Amino acid sequence: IRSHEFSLVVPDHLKYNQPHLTENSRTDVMTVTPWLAPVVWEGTFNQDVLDSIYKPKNISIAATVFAVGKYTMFLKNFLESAEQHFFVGFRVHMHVFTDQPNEVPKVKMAAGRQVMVHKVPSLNRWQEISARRMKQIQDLIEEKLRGNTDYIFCLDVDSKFHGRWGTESLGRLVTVVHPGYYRDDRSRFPYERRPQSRAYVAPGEGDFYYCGGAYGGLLQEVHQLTKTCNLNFEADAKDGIEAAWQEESHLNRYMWINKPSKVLSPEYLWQDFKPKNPEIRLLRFSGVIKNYADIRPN
Ligand code: UD2
Repeated sequence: IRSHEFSLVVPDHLKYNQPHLTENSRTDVMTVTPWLAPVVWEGTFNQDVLDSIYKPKNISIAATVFAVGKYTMFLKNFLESAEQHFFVGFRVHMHVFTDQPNEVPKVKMAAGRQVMVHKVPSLNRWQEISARRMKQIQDLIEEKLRGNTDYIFCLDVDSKFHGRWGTESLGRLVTVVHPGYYRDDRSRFPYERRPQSRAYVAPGEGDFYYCGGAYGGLLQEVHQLTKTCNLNFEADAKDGIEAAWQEESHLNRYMWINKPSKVLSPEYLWQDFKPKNPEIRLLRFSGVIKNYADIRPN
């Protein structure tokens, strides 16, 4: 592991508001998990402090996004809004995986940022398209990113940035709480419930329900995650079983055992069709409204 996760050095003479041990800027939400990982909400961090720690490290961040079939229509908004809000001022490589490279829009990128296009086969089942991403991310890390990338985030394309997503999200293993279930009892989480599946989560287990649409962390951690989830997905397939929510189910199983070092609040993946709850003070990234019947291959 490179040093980024360990040294938190600020420039000399950086001035910022004093933190008070007997005050908490957020009292309406959980800001630390039972295993002492921060839960990131607007109001819990100082972006100037964080940026000043990471800027001198000259970190490079990769993001992956898949646009297969009609999902290429989401690329323009995704990429343009990422330029506005995703790690602005940092080195970012956006890796676009698509079956139609010609459909990738040319988006003007700031210095140090670029889009890289990778051709992938067209698949007929949306479940496969979604789940196969894990293998392709694993391969990308092994073949292209090792040695030149520090952090990676894997994101759904049918979404858009609305607010800052930056250094506050960096961590060893990072996951986002799903906007649809965070107020629910764990018995209602849509985990895979068949014990035969390698994504199985037993009743009475599980911390939060996490999104398949956004996760990340240090390169080697995400490599381990995607490799493990893919192996489990493949082994399930051999047994003729597909988890309830494909790779999202496997991700949830993985995060139950391998606790994330940072948990991002649903500010980091909301859904446009949901009214904003009061605890969401800043909407950062959100899934756009889509008509599944029109855009999925089946
Ligand atoms: C949820 C998850 C998604 C995934 C899926 C289960 C969120 C917000 N979304 O979304 O990450 O875990 O459940 O499989 O947590 N894609 C294509 N072409 C297609 C179909 C899918 O490129 O024809 C890609 C695209 O990048 C898309 C992603 O796969 O963003 C996920 O598919 P989805 O958005 O249709 O799945 P959804 O909305 O059920």
